[in-house]
Amino acid sequence: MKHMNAVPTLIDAAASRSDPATTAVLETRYRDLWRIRRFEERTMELFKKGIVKGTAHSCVGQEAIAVGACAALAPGDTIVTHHRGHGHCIAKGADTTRMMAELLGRETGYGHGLGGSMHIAALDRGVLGANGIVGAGIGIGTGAALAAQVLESGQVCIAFFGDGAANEGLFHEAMNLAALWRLPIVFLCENNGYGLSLGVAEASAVPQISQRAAAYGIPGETIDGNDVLAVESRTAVAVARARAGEGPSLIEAMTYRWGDHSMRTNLPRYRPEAEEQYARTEGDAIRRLGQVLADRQVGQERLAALQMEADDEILAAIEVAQAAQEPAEDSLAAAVSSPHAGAIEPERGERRLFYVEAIREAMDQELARDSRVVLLGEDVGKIGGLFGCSKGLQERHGRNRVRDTPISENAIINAAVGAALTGLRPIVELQFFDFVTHMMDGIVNQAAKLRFMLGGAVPMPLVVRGPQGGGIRLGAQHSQSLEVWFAHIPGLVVLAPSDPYDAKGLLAAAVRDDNPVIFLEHKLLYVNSQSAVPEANYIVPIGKAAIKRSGSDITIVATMAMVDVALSAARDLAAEGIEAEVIDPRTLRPLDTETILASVRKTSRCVVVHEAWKTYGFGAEISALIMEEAFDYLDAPVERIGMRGVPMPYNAELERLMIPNAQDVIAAVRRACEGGRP
Ligand SMILES: Cc1ncc(C[n+]2csc(CCOP(=O)(O)OP(=O)(O)O)c2C)c(N)n1
Ligand SMILES: [Mg+2]
Repeated sequence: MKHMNAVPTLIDAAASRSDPATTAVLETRYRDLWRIRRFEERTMELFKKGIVKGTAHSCVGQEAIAVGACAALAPGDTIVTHHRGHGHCIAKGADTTRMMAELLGRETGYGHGLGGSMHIAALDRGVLGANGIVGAGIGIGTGAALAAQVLESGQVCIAFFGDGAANEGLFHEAMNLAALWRLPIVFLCENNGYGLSLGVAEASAVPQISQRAAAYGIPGETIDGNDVLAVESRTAVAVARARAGEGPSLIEAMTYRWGDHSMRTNLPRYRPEAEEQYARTEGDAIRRLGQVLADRQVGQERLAALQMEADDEILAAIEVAQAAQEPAEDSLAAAVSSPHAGAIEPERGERRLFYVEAIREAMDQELARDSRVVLLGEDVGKIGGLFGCSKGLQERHGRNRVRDTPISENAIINAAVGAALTGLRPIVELQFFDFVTHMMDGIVNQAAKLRFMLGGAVPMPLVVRGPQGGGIRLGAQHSQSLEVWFAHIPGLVVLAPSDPYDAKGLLAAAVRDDNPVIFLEHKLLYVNSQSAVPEANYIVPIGKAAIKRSGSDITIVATMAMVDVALSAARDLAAEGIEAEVIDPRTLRPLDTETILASVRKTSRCVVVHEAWKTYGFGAEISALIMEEAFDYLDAPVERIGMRGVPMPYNAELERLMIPNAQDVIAAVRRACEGGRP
């Protein structure tokens, strides 16, 4: 290829060339190249007519990588692809009719019309999904490889990504993680010379992406991505290495996209015309394989017939897809979340545990109960976590399932997503919830979206848990209460237990749930008090609030550490003759609105208290809910208590001032009881 520099080849060259393919096999490859090209060309036509909407990213010019790489895989192996992913899906066996139906937004599409071009997955063919987030597949593929390793399935994953994606932090984190754990994955970079308009030389400090493999101690090489046979044979070497347990490889396949970045873009020229011309003529993978076949005496007629077969398939796919139904509106809600398990609640018994012990026991029992459960996180293994939540779990369940991870939150969460997609049920521990900023894409764009975008049939069983909140003078980056970030997002479950009993039962529910669960612990609660916790495993149902104290004069809705604060205030208020009902929602999403509304309809007054900032907080949500659903029952405005709008200060006295206390609750209750309507 024209823009390909020589780089050291780290993969054993002698083993690289498989037996010369038979002519029949070459003909299959030739037809597959055409199937992809025709799919893309027809998609472009449909886009121009306004029939394919949104956008799509044509892979014309890059077909050889898809065909060659997927030919090196076994049917049970997996791939993760990206925005320019139609070719990979086709090469891995996805049904072109269902793919086309998805592009047309039809019910029969792979995502039932909810995902679109950038989110096609065919799980039955090992296609774990394309992605609209550049680089995400690198981490998701790492997770699929982790699942293959833990479950000993023998599967190998190829993660396809572009040269632009190689500059995402996730590339480096995932490469290191996969190398460290010797995961069965091939990182296959499709270097088409540009990330949107920016040339590789303007985006990468080293000329070839493959050079970066050396930094992670894995083989890396640059190959001609427009030679389908070279791609197949070189990928086969990397796949064999992965399958043998020797770990990942990085292959950089040089190629060129013929068209613009996407069908929608209409950019000013940013590539030299000669370069484009070369790619479309001498560089063309189809022309090159056609020449190989011609050298083997395959005539032009036969080549034309293979091309025609591809064309016929795609035309038929369009016809069937166009005749299919549009998705119905009622498919929307069902696609967002999987149903939750019901309660299993034995007698509470006499035994008392601290919150941290309850968390540990839930994880211990779930790890013992289900071999698909794994625990991943920083320092969770050898030392049992910074707060001791996983103490002893690595000894009991082994290093394979309780894994100390490098400090790579982005890779950990994306790997958890990939692992959840392929059979594991990961629990991810965040050392402090503040660090979730490094996980936001994995949580919000991947975990929360995949079920929906893939049409509602995909389980995403993963738990992200860890401590939040203030009270131990750790300052502004280790003390935040961030629950509303997650409670805002459809597709996530958000749990926030306030006592040991709920902590154990809700964590068991979280691990068994098929949705991504954000499980918030409060570091002040870990060892502040004990409560009765059954030894048997049990489930506190997701979406059910707890009435922690009954009362008839006012409802106090409190979360996490504020539940104890509210209960203490309620005891003092009782002395004044005010009986407060204290409700702990426990689940912030889905919220048990009925329990809250029933209480407010009874008491006619409500105070909401949480540690998180008041502005745009959970209290605003509850207040609005009551206004919408129970306004006529109110005798006073709903009061909200939360932290004032400053980051958590380090100074002990100032920190104490920031966090709502019982006096704040009492004052608000008095205001609500004294004021209001006659
Ligand atoms: C995280 C993220 N940043 C930016 C974008 C917008 N975007 C979509 S594709 C693309 C270029 C990606 O380049 P590359 O990885 O080389 O893939 P190519 O398009 O060349 O196939 C950009 C900037 C995005 N979708 N996600
Ligand atoms: Mg690119």
